[in-house]
Formats: sequence, structure tokens, C-alpha cells
Amino acid sequence: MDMLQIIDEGGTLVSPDLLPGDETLLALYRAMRRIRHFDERAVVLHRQGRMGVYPPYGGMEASQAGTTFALTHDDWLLPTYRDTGAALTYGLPIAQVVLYWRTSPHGWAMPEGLKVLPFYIPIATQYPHAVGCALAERMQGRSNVAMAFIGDGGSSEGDFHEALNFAGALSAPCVFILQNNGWAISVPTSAQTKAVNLSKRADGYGIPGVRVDGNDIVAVYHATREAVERARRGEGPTLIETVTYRVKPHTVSDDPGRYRTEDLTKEWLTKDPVVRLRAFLTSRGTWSDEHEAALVQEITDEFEAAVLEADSYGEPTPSEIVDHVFATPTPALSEQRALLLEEYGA
Ligand SMILES: Cc1ncc(C[n+]2csc(CCOP(=O)(O)OP(=O)(O)O)c2C)c(N)n1
Ligand SMILES: [Mg+2]
Repeated sequence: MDMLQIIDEGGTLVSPDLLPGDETLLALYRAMRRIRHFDERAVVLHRQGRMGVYPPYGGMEASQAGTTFALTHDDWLLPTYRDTGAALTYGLPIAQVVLYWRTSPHGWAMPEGLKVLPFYIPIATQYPHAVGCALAERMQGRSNVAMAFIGDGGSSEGDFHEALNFAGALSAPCVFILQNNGWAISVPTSAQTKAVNLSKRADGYGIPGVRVDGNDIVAVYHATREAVERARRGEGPTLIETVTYRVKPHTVSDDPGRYRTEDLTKEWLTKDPVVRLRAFLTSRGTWSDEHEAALVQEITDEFEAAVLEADSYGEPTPSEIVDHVFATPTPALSEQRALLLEEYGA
């Protein structure tokens, strides 16, 4: 085993010394179950024509909730398009996220005071931005950290390497999460790089690299909390590779059957992070079918209320696409806005 694991695929405790208390375990389960509900419902909303293109993260909930759970609201979160679950765990309101994936400008503007950046689509940009956020915190005398996400594909981009080197050289308080989900759209990780253990890329920049079972939320949380504490103490950045799998399509408009067989997907479904923790909690007697039913009811109600709230916002107008790009629009943007108004009206 070349990666940290605390609860194995079968729901058995393999590293008893690292197990947190029941309160934390239950909170971790709740966070994962809540974001699974969002992901499942988001795909349905898309099918109903009530949401735009959406990149699902189902099966990766441990990697998203276990990492973000280690942050406080004084820390920064820099998610990619895949990381809706991370942002929801951090505290981004569900209605806001629905509006974002409806391409409404109300969804793009992050709530005042919440230190989460929008879901940027250009891959790997999150990493250098995180170094900037982290250094800004330190320059202002605070010990807050910046956590950024990237995929296996993103780790082949120059931005990834530049950010790790920059953060390492300046001991920036960053926690770099690399979600290795096996695929970059249709390109498997093995075709992307000769590197097998992506966490070892940290060695090249003199910073710690940790590899963790990305479907074991307890292990993910343990590794991330240590990295967050390290960064807070001023000891610099850590790279954490969460080893997981994209069991879902790249986005709701992708058909993975065109580029992969589903045998491996079926194998990964047996390692499901939500099922795993539920089995463990049930075996300890801290979870039951009644608890599950009550939790599902609660998160269903929360989700339905949030969709109603999102529905209460009006349809965005075409020119709003460019309204919030710069405080003072550039000449090119002003020109585009005029063209949009001409073509579609106000
Ligand atoms: C800079 C840049 N290049 C290319 C793309 C097109 N693109 C979108 S997603 C993607 C694959 C990313 O794979 P990975 O980093 O593994 O993330 P995942 O989708 O698996 O979460 C690519 C190449 C992009 N969005 N940004
Ligand atoms: Mg990937």
C-alpha cells in the first residue's frame, strides 16, 4: 500500500491510531452525503432543462469534503469546475451554486466575505492564484491558508509546476490538492504522464508530497488537516494526491462509452466513499437506517428550498455576460457589449 488509508474498501478500520472521534466521523459522513445529494439532483435538473452543462463529481465526495472540512472560513478555497462539492462543504450556498451552473451572473459573484473563488474552467490556474492568496494573507500578518484543487490532467500544465516551485521557495501557506481521478476528459492518466505516483512530483520542489486513498474520507481529512496545520505554523506548502476515480462522465454532455470500457468503473464503484463510511459507522453502532432516512429528508428539504430560491432570480440578459468582467470595461468588452445589445436587445 503506497497510500494512506484508515478505513478500507470493505469499511474495516486499518489504522486505528488515526481514527477521529465519533462526532467528527458523523460530521464527515453528513458532509459527504449532503454533496452526493446535490450531485445526483444536479444531473436531474440538467436533464429537465433546469441547469446548464455540469461536471459531476459523484464518487469523489471523500476527496472533496474530506479536504475542505479541514479549513475555517478565514482560509481561502480555490476550486475547479469539478469541485462543486468542495465549495458546498466550505459553505457556498446551494442556491448560488445552482445559479452558477445556470450561467446566471448572480451565481458568478461570490458572496461578500466568503473566501471562495469562482469555479474557473481554465485548468491549473487555481494553483498560482492560491500562492497569491496565501502570500497576501502572510503579508497582512495572518496565519490563514489557501487550498487549491487541480486534476491529474491539470498537473501536466506549466502552472502546476510554477506554483509548486514558487510556493516552496517562499514557504507560502498553501495546501495543494491533486485529485487523481484517472481521466482528463478522454485521456487516461497513464497516457498523460510516465509518472505513476503524482505526489512524488512534490520532491522536485522540495516540499512534502502525500498520497492518500481519495475514497477514504477519514484518511483524506487526516492528511489534509496535518497539511493545513503545517501551513499555519509557517512551515510551507504540501501537495496531497487523492487517489480516486471519475465514475461519472466528464460533464453531463460527455459519453465515456466512446473512449473507455466500463469494467474499471464497476470495480471503482465497489470502493464508493459514501457506502464505505456508512458501513463503518453502522458496524460501530453509531448509524442506522433511521438515521439515514432522517438525514436524507433534511438534505432533500434543504436542496428543494435552495432550488426555489434560485428560481426566484430572473433570467440573465445576454449583455450581462460581459457586465461583471472588469470594474471598468476595456474598449474591446464595451464593443462586444454593444454588439450583444444590438443582436439580442436589452
Ligand atoms: C488551460 C486549459 N486547457 C484545456 C482545457 C480543456 N479541458 C477542460 S477539462 C480538461 C481535462 C482536465 O482533466 P483533469 O485536470 O484531470 O480534471 P478532471 O476533469 O478530471 O476533474 C481539459 C483539457 C481547459 N479547460 N483549460
Ligand atoms: Mg482527472
